[in-house]
Amino acid sequence: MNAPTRFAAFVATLALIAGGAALAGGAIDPDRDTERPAHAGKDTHAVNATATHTESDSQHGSSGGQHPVRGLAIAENGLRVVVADPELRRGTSERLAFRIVDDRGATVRDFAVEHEKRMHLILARRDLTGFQHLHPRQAEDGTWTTDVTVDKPGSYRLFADFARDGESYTLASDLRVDGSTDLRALPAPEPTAISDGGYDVRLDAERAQPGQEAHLRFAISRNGEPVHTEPYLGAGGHLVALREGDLAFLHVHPTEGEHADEASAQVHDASVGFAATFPTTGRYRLFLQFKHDGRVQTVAFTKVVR
Ligand SMILES: [Cu+2]
Repeated sequence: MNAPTRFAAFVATLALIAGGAALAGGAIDPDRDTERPAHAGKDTHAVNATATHTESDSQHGSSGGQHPVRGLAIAENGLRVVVADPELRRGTSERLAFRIVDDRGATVRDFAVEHEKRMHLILARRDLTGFQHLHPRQAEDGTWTTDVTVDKPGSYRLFADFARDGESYTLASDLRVDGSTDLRALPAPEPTAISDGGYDVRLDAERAQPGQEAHLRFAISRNGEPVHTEPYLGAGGHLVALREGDLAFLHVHPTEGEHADEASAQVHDASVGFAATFPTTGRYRLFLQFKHDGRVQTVAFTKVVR
């Protein structure tokens, strides 16, 4: 497998940070959420990097002019992510540091709060396992740092997701974790999944077609009882979707929770809804995060778009 193909072990990330700033100013929780899928897949994972990339802005999305597919590049609109040391050791807590620099090489220090945070950091291994959603701290010089522990070796994609001057950015870079890589096949689509904390989640989704907005609704329960999620990052839930193949970061929209009254109404509903425009056919991994009993849960689904 040649390098481009290897690097193209795409993950598309539908980042869907539900919400809005309705609850900004609320809880400041250093959420650090890790998903370790229990699915023991096959050893090898031949990723067919054949996904077509129709990523024009005309691709619906109703995202207020935002590009529906992001996170494919290290630079975007003049900004670039620079990772201090992209080599990590596995199984131990490591300090991950990065900066956002402008086209003159100057470190950017001013960021807007988006979904209650000024920086969202998503990590995922190339086979769509090892998902982590972190909120780094910014140092005086503009460097963002966070402690991270990665258990499995291999190539990881890092996404720095932030807003600045009214623009949203998702800049991506690669991390290496040494050791022999044991890539897993993407799990087959299942309507239900169990979160890392033992919650049952059912995905009710209409048939998704490329370029058309699809609604995704996640019903959450525990021990057979519906669970009403608590606000997380200003909404009822947060969704990141990764496309198998190129690690694109897709734009996803919450279908409620964008206003305070809707957010509070949503808390009384035991489900969380999102709208996503899958740009191409292919397989996607959806990572839903929600909060209950003060803890953030992560659960993943495979979604096929044909
Ligand atoms: Cu975040």
